[in-house]
Amino acid sequence: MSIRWSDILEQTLTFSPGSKADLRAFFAPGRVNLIGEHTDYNGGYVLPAALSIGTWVLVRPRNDRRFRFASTFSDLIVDVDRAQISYDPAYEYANYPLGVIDILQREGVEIEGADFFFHGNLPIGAGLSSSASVEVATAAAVDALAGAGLSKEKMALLSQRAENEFVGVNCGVMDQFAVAMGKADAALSLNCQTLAYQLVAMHASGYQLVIANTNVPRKLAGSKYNERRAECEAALSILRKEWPQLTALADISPAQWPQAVALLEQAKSAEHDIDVLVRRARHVIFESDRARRAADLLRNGDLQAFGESMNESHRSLRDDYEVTGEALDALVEAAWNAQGCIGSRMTGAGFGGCTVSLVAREKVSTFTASVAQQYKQRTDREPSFYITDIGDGVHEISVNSLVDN
Ligand code: NG1
Ligand code: MG
Repeated sequence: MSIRWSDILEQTLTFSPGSKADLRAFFAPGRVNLIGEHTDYNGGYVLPAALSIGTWVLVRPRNDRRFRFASTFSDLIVDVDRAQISYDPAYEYANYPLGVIDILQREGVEIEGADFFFHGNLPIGAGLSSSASVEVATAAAVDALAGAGLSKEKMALLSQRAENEFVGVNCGVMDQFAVAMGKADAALSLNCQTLAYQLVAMHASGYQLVIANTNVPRKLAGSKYNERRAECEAALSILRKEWPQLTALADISPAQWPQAVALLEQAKSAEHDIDVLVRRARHVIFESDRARRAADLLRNGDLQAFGESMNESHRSLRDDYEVTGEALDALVEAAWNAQGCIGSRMTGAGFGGCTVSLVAREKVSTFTASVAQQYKQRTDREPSFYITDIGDGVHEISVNSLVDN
């Protein structure tokens, strides 16, 4: 998709009249999780990467104590008095930047007011973190206008708080971390409990990440997501009776698994089927370990083994965690069958949304053709593909560099 920046700047100046020289621009990427799914809220490891697609925001400061929002993805214009910031469903996507402004204000990072014009090229609600990208872009813009000098880590944590407390989505910290702190050609190995992280260079010169969208809306994602969280809580509370020092499911190592199964199988639960809890816990424990080891595979340049870990992750999400569904399984199996693919899995919460595959560069066009054809045959749907590089986390860009390409 080629972006017509001349149109976007014109729309921005119609929404926010004034000199172009007074605008500032920020970019925050989307993210794709390469491995480590449903581990973040279990205190485990994740391995996301920032994308080269994402959200741009153009900002102009105001001195009349108003915050205004417009975008290329909706006709809605939201105009809020600085003294009356609160969540309102009618504000739609603008609740994300408003939440960030609200949290930053409460942390002492304040500005008088501003106009925000958003443009993005991420699919919305497909598991590539369009919401975190809007939040973190806003955090960087407000930080810059206020001259506060927040660290990117702080921006990520405050954005996550905005999503939890203001928007009311109980997300883990992976999304905002990747969007804020990602680096081109590197994956971010993050321990979601300690927040210790390392950027791991992805020496994948012969390979390309290919994201494929099932184009199935993630209808169940919200309710099933909360159901999985509750099942993990239930398994944890059973195990804590014997292991009181345990703080998260992902603290259990694969070596301790036989003991953990025995403890779970001895337990009785009124609300949950123990066999289900065993499978959920097995996914979390082995997936977190896989995500931790996958970072080492990247460090050693062992992409074949990395790809095999992606495949194992998908099988575990399909059979033990049960969050894939027909469309995601069809896309992943099509990728497994296609030439040049060394690994493929669902990414994000599941129940629709996207898959991520590692594909030999010279095979990318035959890969997408073959996957599209197999997927269509099996589901009667058309997938979309995003052939995107791993890009940098949030950063300011010069407004003059926003030109048509
Ligand atoms: P997606 O589906 O990409 O929004 C969700 C959570 C993550 C993580 C994954 C599963 C939100 C906003 N994000 O990601 O924190 O738990 O599912 O690994 O809910
Ligand atoms: Mg989101």
